[in-house]
Amino acid sequence: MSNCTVSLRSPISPRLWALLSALFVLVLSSGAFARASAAAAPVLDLNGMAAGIDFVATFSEDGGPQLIVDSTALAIAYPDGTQLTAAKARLSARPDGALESLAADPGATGLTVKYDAAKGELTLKGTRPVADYQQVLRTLTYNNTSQSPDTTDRLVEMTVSDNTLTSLPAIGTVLINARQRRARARQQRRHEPAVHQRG
Ligand SMILES: [Ca+2]
Repeated sequence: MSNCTVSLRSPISPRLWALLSALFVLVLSSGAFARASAAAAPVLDLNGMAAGIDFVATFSEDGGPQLIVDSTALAIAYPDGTQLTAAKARLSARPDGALESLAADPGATGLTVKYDAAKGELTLKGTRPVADYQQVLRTLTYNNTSQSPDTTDRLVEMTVSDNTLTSLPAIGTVLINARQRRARARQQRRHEPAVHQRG
């Protein structure tokens, strides 16, 4: 064994010890504060267990309101909270203007559901359990009453929030299936030259 001795020639003075203790407490408490303030935002997942958080739906002209989320799998995860205060779904572009709209069924949750046609924005409001927001968002629909709808894909950006934290936006993409487009496609197929294959 090595012959090693350690000696403290000048023991820590009570004053230095008090200072070190104070510093130690400060470091500990600031760490706790950092942990407390790093509560994670809620996560809105439009497709549940499937990969990613987005969803794609197809609206058909004259088909009536079309669900634009997975109505059985949409999930909200919020491990750091039990209640939410708001949710938003915003139609980023509305080439058919006021003929396009978003809607959701509040059921018996007591949430206020309102669509602002000028902003293309559906809002859910109310301090309610996460499960209530999940229930109402599972009924989110897109409708377009135009008889010649623009066939550009629509993007609906959705978030949920509590007073301070807002989820990352989940995107619902709405493909537009217009009668005219379907008719054009049929016409095109009729005029396409037959393809002959050599055996
Ligand atoms: Ca998912």
